[in-house]
Amino acid sequence: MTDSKKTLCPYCGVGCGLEVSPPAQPGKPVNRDSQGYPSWKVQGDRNHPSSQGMVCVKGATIAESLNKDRLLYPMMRETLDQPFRRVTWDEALDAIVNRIQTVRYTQGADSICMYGSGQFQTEDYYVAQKLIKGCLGTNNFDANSRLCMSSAVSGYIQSFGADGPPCCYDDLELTNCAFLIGTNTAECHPIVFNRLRKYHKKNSGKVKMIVVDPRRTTTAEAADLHLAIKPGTDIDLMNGIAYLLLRWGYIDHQFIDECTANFPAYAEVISQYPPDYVAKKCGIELADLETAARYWGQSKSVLSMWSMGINQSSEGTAKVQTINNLHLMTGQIGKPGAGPFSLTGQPNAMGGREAGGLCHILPGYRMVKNPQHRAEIEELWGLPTGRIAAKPGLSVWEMIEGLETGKVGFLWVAATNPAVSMPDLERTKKALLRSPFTVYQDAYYPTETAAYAHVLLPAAQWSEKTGTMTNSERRVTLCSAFRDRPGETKADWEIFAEVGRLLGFTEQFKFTNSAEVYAEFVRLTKNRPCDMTGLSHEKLNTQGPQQWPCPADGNLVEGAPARLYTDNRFHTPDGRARFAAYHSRGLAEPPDPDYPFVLTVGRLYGHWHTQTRTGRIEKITQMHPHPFIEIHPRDAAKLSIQEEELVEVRSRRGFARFPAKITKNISPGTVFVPMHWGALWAKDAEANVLTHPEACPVSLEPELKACAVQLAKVTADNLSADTLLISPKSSMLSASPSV
Ligand SMILES: Nc1nc2c(c(=O)[nH]1)N[C@H]1C(S)=C(S)[C@@H](COP(=O)(O)OP(=O)(O)OC[C@H]3O[C@@H](n4cnc5c(=O)[nH]c(N)nc54)[C@H](O)[C@@H]3O)O[C@H]1N2
Ligand SMILES: Nc1nc2c(c(=O)[nH]1)N[C@H]1C(S)=C(S)[C@@H](COP(=O)(O)OP(=O)(O)OC[C@H]3O[C@@H](n4cnc5c(=O)[nH]c(N)nc54)[C@H](O)[C@@H]3O)O[C@H]1N2
Ligand code: SF4
Ligand SMILES: [Mo]
Repeated sequence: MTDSKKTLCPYCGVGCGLEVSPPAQPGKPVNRDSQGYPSWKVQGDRNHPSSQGMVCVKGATIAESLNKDRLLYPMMRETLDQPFRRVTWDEALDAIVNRIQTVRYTQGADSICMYGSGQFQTEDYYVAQKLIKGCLGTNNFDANSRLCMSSAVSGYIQSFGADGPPCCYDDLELTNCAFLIGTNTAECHPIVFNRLRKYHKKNSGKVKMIVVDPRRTTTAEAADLHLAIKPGTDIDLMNGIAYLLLRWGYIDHQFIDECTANFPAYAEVISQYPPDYVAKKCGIELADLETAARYWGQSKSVLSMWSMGINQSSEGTAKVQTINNLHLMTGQIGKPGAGPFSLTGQPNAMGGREAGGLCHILPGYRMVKNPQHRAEIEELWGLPTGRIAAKPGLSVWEMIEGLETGKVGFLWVAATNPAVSMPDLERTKKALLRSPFTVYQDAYYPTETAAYAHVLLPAAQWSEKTGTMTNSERRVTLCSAFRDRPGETKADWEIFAEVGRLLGFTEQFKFTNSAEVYAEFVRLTKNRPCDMTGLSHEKLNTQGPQQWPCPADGNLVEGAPARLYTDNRFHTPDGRARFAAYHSRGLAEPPDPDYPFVLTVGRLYGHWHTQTRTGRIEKITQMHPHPFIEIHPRDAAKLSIQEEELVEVRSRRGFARFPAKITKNISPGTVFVPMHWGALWAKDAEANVLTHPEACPVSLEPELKACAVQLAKVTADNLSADTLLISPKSSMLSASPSV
């Protein structure tokens, strides 16, 4: 086979189209990666409407990570202090099924939990929902989107009556003002940023770009206006902008009157945010606040984009609704170049939302709490009435608490690495150690979480399984398998279906391929906001990526509206969008004399999360060789810290050490650490040992973006940046994970 294949980049939610070609081409030497494995060539797919041929370094190098350090066979052990032994799939699945049955009948179905991931394909998500929520009758399925997009989900639902980003990427080149808040788009959504930056440059002066971020990121550097607010003051800032818009008369009265509800309560709240108060609270210049409000008010269209600087907050839902408020008061939604646009983190967090992949939702943008929604799904799944539990399941942090109390008897973790990415990591790890039975299903070995597993299941990953993913602009792309599966790996959905059949649900899991899974899933979206009944693997294969809504009777290629709410009707009972009146509450753990700095944790351009793939790509490890902490020169001077010297960072929960990177790009009083180095990659440099689990009461998303810390220079002279680094291969690969 020498033909190239079209697929989607499996890293971030931008969802760039890729074209991959086989390692062997006639008349050419076989293309090989740095370890000598034959390697597929990757380039951007020029015909993919979202990315138009562009890719960033992660997409471009993905093929190099596909063979290295894979988990190839099921493995098992009785207790966590034993080494793993290789077992057959039959043995592993028998152990899992026996354990599920025991827990079901002794502790009840609500003691069974699954923690999944926005890196599942939609088919994986869907089959998992059917197994856990449908057949087993517990809503204890949560995903790492709880740490990521759940505030956006609840913010959209509260404001507009349904989830779903209303905009599309073409809006990047149609807007008069881009308002980027809590997003380092240049590093984390690079191709979205490339499109925006190109257009912004070309229309210099005419098109404005505002960036709101406590750090002067690469994104902020490209902006006309950078508002380096104090962490956690976003609501103050936006209420302050709203105050000025109202005072200066830049509001859309007709839209407010005809299409919204609750404006008076909101107007009352924003009247308490005069500019001098807001500028002081946010730590910015009054003139800059006024400029931001002027850009908002005078632009024909405004496109807001946000990501984790907004969502990962103890008031995440309120922050998202506060963004939505600005759009509602100015009528900036449902038209070209305008709207609130959450930039999705993971490649298929959107598909997860569609398939009901969080503990409070069901497939087809349905809610667990809605009796009619439950009944519809029960009927479609051929299950008795009342099988789907009426109350939402455990969120992932509640699962951790459930392990602590002994409530959780069975934990199944797939496609996420919680022993790095969860908040309050020492507590998380202690809870994982108490788990009576943990199944961990991943593509790589070792990862940090493998050390906490009783059973390891080898997953086939992107390139080895066929399924769909939806990107931030609601565009669905089929990712076809193009490589052989290594070892005994299986697709996630196949594993879930097999367990379902072994549990006796043979009718429910008759699927023989992922196209059948998808066909069943799209039937459940009929007449829902995310209607995809017009889609199938075959159509996506022949007609290319498609946006939803895409009903069966719609015209596939031109019919899908690029934007939601173009008719100004929302998914609420009266069709009106809701203003939300929120005062700012600030950080859950503000700095104090004992812990005087705010620590914020985020991402770097080249690395992906816990490095299971990017840590194995030379080009990327050279780009980001080791962890670090960004400190303002003034703070560094106060603590006598020099560049590259080790800094010990303590919070109320733990400590870590990082070499100092002294830079004016961070505000005084704030420090920044990247999230990418877990225990397998560096010693004592785990950011999440420091963070806390206080979460937004509505979205249950933890405030991973801010906690209070103290800093001290490490005086021992035998410690340097290099002594921090570990090679996971040398430390773990031959040995079994130990605890
Ligand atoms: N290179 C790379 N790209 C990725 C990923 C990756 O691992 N690596 N992961 C993907 C995923 S899953 C996600 S969720 C996205 C995340 O994408 P982003 O959210 O853009 O990335 P982060 O670096 O987590 O955080 C963004 C910014 O929030 C700022 N911030 C912190 N506190 C506040 C605050 O109180 N207010 C405001 N306004 N800003 C604040 C930080 O300084 C930081 O620059 O990236 C996706 N893309
Ligand atoms: N302090 C702090 N903490 C954070 C964040 C932050 O900004 N600050 N961000 C949070 C956010 S937004 C996110 S999304 C999380 C991310 O955190 P994680 O989800 O823990 O990070 P990943 O490294 O992406 O883990 C994905 C795992 O899935 C495996 N995998 C890949 N493909 C497949 C597949 O097809 N099947 C299976 N079974 N496995 C597969 C990979 O090998 C990897 O081990 O971290 C969260 N934690
Ligand atoms: S921008 Fe995101 S989707 Fe596009 S190539 Fe980079 S990581 Fe992949
Ligand atoms: Mo994320």
